[in-house]
Amino acid sequence: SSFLRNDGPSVDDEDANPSVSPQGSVLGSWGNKKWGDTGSYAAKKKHHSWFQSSDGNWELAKILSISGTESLISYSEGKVLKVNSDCLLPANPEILDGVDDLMQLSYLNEPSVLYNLQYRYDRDMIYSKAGPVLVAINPFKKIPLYGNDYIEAYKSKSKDSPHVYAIADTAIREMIRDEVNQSIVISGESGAGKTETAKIAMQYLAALGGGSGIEYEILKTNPILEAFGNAKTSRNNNSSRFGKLIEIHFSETGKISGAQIQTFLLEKSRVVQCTEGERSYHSFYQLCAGAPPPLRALDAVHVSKENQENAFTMLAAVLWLGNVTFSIVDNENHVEPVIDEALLNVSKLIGCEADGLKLALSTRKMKVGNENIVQKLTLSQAIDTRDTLAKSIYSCLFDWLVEQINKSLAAGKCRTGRSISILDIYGFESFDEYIQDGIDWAKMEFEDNQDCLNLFEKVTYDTSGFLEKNRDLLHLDSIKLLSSCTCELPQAFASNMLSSSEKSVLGPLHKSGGADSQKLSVATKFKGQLFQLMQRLESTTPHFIRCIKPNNSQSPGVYHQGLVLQQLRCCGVLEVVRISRSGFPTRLSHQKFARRYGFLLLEHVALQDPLSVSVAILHQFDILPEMYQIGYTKLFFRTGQIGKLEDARNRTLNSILRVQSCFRGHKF
Ligand code: AD9
Ligand code: MG
Repeated sequence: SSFLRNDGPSVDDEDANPSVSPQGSVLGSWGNKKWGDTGSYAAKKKHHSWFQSSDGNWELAKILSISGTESLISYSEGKVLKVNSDCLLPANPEILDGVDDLMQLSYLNEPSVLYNLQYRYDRDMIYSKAGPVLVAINPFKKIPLYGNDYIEAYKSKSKDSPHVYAIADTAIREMIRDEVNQSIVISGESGAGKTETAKIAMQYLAALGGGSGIEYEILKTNPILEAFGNAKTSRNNNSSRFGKLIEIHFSETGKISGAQIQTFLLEKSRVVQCTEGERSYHSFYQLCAGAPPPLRALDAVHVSKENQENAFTMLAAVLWLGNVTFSIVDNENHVEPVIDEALLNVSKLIGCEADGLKLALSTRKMKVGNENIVQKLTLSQAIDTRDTLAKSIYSCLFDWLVEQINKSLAAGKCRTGRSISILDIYGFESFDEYIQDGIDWAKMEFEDNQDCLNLFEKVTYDTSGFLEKNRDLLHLDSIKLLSSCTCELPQAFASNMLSSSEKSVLGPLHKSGGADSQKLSVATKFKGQLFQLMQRLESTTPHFIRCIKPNNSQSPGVYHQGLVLQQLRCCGVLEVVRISRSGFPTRLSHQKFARRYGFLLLEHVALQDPLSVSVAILHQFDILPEMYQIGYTKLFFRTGQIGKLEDARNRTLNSILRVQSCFRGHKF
């Protein structure tokens, strides 16, 4: 590590008082200042500072002397160097090493934050708070922080160090206390630990809200969904290739009464191809190895033996489809599938005639004018048709499984309407991977989504990846083939696809529209899902967990500063700390503020922009200027200020209600 505390400062060093913050007002420069900036740091002799070495890493140094703009520093076992004083950033006193909330740091610059997180990470304290956000650094090894003893300790509050359990505990308590639904939003790069974190949160909720037995069913959905929706990638050996929202329902007494799972666009392309060194979905390998426990776990969610058989049959059909080959049949390079074991097995497994399958894989019916014509397919078209069929069967199977799980988790359970949702969506795949066709469109989509996602605090997802990979749709010929099958599942899949194609305004399947309309229909589906998700989460009290991947090799004990820094910067965690620490913990957008309190205004400003409405409200209620800060998009308040406004709002609403009920009682 390059973080060498060769000679740490002592508490009596100048400026080492942990309660003094050197930054001054951060809010004045809100929006254009990186969190690494510290304003005017005046380097002084004996100061302990950070300086960036030539490899880009930050190192701890002691200032030996200062002349003009230059400082002479000593670092790393007595090395001495002359640097520009402007390049130095203040380091925190040693007593602050490893504080469990970054808010407690005197100096909140990048190296100090990186150092603090690494200090904890090196000691297996993988959880830290960044104000309201829990930061979780993936240990890539088993650490003894979980299980019943820990759950008990967090439940009884005998432990309060940062932990997923603490977040889950707060969620459950606030749900009961405030009678408001809660959500736990888990974000981070691929391999950062989102899915593991979601499971740890579920474990805690199950332990606290358990009793009826349904909690075990909920926990057992994890291995099933992972078998069908996770795969080995270069970033993560158990990468989720779908997004998941699990909503856990509670009774009035705080006991789990059921759950619902919503999944987001499974990466279908993995069914037919994956990059070297990666794998397809675990389920295929498990099937080949003879369906070990995760698949037989299907019993746990009450999928009948017959349906389990059906599901495995579909898996096998997809595998055999991959073995179907084609041969050229005329001098125009048209092809037909070779009638071999693969083709015959597929037709047997899905329950259709071999001839029907052969036709669906080698021709396409089209309407030209009033005439129906049959177009023969070339090799690449036929392969595309085969692959699309395989992908569609698999993704339908996945959706069907989720439906079965949801039936089982909802069956006969009463709902009081209280819930805790846990969101685990993979994302943050780099754009350059997708510099293929569709990238402009994907970027455009991304920007659209960004707006939408920005509504929901500083958590954003790079969605271009799964849009690009999921844009293909099945041709009507293949759907008709599936609907003619004697097996139950292909029929169900076909009718699902047909009904969703009818619902889709932009990309009806039977129009065999160009690539654009197909892309749009996936984008529309995705946007719709995202919108619903946002709506669902907006009415909840959110709790944020930000997972960090400390290295790209999935190795324990390796902490790459640059990689961690990039992740911290991209999610704006430190902005949150700064705002919280500067003493303005309550944040409201001008829109929200104006909507909530605007009607209390005595002077009519309804047609004005939200910012002006906000300012008018602040003035009318004589909120002291030191009690708030006005940002471009949001208002920031000191604790207690919103309470005053809420009181005024409630008083006004109550008097309106009284007046209304007077009128109602009066017979005109
Ligand atoms: V992806 O976007 O689905 O590709 P995730 O979900 O962010 O990704 P995941 O939870 O699957 O990552 O974590 C990756 C691996 O890190 C796991 O398989 C574990 O081996 C490891 N991991 C993550 N969190 C923990 C933990 N709290 N303790 C031990 C962990 N190992
Ligand atoms: Mg995952």
